[in-house]
Amino acid sequence: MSKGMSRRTFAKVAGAAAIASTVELPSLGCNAASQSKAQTPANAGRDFPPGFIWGTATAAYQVEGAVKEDGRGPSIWDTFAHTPGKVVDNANGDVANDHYHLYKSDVQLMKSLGVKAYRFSIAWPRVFPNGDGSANPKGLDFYNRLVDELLANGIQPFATFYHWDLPQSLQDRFGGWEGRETAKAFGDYAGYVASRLTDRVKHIFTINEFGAFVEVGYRWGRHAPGLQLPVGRLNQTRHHAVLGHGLAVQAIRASAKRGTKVGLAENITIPVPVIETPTHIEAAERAMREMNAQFLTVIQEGKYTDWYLKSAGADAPKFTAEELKIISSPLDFVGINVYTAQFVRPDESSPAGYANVPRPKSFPHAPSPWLYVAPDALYWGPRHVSKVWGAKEIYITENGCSSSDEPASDGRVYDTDRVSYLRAYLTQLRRATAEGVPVRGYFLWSLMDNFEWADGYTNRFGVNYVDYATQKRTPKLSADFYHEVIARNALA
Ligand code: GBH
Repeated sequence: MSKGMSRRTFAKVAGAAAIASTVELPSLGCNAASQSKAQTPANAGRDFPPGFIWGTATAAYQVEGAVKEDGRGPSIWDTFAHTPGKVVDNANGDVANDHYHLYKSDVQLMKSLGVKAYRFSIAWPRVFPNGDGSANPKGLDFYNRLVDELLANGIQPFATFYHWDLPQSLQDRFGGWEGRETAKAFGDYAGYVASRLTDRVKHIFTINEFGAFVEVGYRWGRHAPGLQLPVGRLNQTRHHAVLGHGLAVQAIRASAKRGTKVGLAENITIPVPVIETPTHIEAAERAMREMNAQFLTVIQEGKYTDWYLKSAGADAPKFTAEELKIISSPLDFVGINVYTAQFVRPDESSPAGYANVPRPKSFPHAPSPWLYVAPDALYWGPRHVSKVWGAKEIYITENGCSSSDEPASDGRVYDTDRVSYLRAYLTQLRRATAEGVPVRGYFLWSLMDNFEWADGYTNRFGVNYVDYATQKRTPKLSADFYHEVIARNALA
């Protein structure tokens, strides 16, 4: 019970909430009319700031299909997925959710969910089939049609310019992100797209998850392009990825219409203090800078941390002061993808001042083995970004989870585990917004089940179930939950 609330008031409010929820609980249809008012007692202490942007997200290769249509060139993911043994069941994104053709009905799906914004990604090889050289206007037209359809339905488009589908030609000619040429080509592509879409698209994310596509693609080899580079070359690849981001920010600023906002979407490693004491919190803040040294830290600070450079030694990336300036071009907002956390504690004996706390074997996770359930990440993630770097505008660009998602005999998916996950995480996000952390919006991953990279179609993240044989989308119980959260602008 919170301080300053008498037992009697508490009982009253709790009672009202209970009654309100019996009255308001929607039927299981996705479109169940919500009766919520802006500030019913049920929302007390559970509401988000007015105008909070509730959205949902997908990425091109995961949903579009139509890989050979309208002049699209091949990407490293086409190559990787068509290499036997790389993806579970040897699945690929040739058809995926056929969103390229079904985008209009998918926009209706978003509308019935009630989202105010949609975060999608643009397939670079649709726009520049070879990555550089001449553009393919037919490829960009798809995004023109999608953006128009979204706006006609009152949904704001938020576009990601790189969600891992690198044109294969850049991999062949320059070693992909290992080559500085790819960073340059990315800047040029970003400027081109910005000049054509920003009359309608007001929010751009340059790159999705440096910390994933570089590490998993070039270090572990489990994602495209499937390489396991030695550490020196890996550090250079990391450097070119953030350089590509910086060049893109500059190109977008140079060619976009006024009022366009630019940021990125990074899956920062989120250090969570085990105990919320000032010393643990300080240790977590130090950890935040070090754990993200090669990506968000250098982007925010314009320099690599001393500890990173020192520990990399001769394998440190080669860079110039001019490049650091480009990399740290000022951003309008910071987007973070939040799934899991790393617990830390103070450790004076370590040069960085913190130590990772190992995870016990029993730590619960979603069906995706990496997805340890740690709701606190959605409080500490944005809080660190605002406290450590003073970010003025933050978006949660992804959050969600996989679930076994087996349809019941009535055809619906009762994903109470996902509802529980989302509610727990959103409760922590609400704690952050209530404390004034400037989070402006939240994008649930994902609108619908889709091609989950190396897991193929075996791990489902959607709030809409996809039957891939028929392309039928069916709202899960979590879609009803999210619909109600949006309608109330509050936890539900
Ligand atoms: C996000 O990555 C992606 O942006 C999105 O495309 C994806 O669908 C979504 O999450 C759900 O996964 O194979 O053991 O090396 C989240 C961060 C980075 C987590 C890559 C999984 C691969 C683990 N991901 N990582 S492993």
